[in-house]
Amino acid sequence: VTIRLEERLLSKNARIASRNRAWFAARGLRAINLIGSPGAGKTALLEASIPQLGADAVAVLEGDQATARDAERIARTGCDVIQINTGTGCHLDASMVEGALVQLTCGAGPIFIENVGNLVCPALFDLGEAAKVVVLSVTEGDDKPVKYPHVFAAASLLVLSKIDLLPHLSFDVERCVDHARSVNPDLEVLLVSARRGDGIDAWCTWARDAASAGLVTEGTP
Ligand SMILES: Nc1nc2c(ncn2[C@@H]2O[C@H](COP(=O)(O)OP(=O)(O)OP(=O)(O)O)[C@@H](O)[C@H]2O)c(=O)[nH]1
Ligand SMILES: [Mg+2]
Repeated sequence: VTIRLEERLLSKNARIASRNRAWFAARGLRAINLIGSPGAGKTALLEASIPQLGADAVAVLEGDQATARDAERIARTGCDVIQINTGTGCHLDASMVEGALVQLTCGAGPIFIENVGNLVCPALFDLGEAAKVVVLSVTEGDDKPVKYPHVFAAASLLVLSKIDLLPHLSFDVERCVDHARSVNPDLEVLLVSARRGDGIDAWCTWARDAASAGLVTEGTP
């Protein structure tokens, strides 16, 4: 019974996600779904890159259980942002995104969807994005890709964040990338520090390409 209910839930979600994808496509837009643990540095990555991408081009949907704190941070960059609060929910689903799209104004994109801080549940829910990006900070440990494989399997890109902290940690970047590619051989990897600015140029280039090229991951893994 549990499995059938989950299947029904996910197939309903997939239908709405297809509608979202069509909504984006009709406007020449593509969305990027940012997934990572609480505090991985998702909002900091956006704050560091929006000035370079152009606040007029970009729009952000912010998913959090509670508060508009991240939306307030993003609004300070000058770009359009909509906060979605999930209450007890641990992930965004396609209908929440669909509800927010009607309020959205943006330029050429990309549209970023910052998911609720969680390395597990968001991996299952297609929102209609062109690509999923997993943000993993170096303080979380280099074994996370094998312990939480689903999100790494579903993602197109791994952003390894907070690399300015590497000198203080025993995090092995090569081991982490090997673990991630054992789960997903095609996974691209970028090393960034939102604080120092390392890798932000490369991330902006990746995001622009993903927002304009054929990088569409259909459905759930
Ligand atoms: N040293 C360092 N700290 C960072 C960096 N990026 C983010 N942080 C810090 O990490 C903490 C969490 O950053 P956020 O950007 O709020 O993380 P988040 O993933 O958006 O968090 P949630 O939305 O709550 O899931 C903050 O205290 C940031 O200042 C970085 O590149 N280097
Ligand atoms: Mg955030």
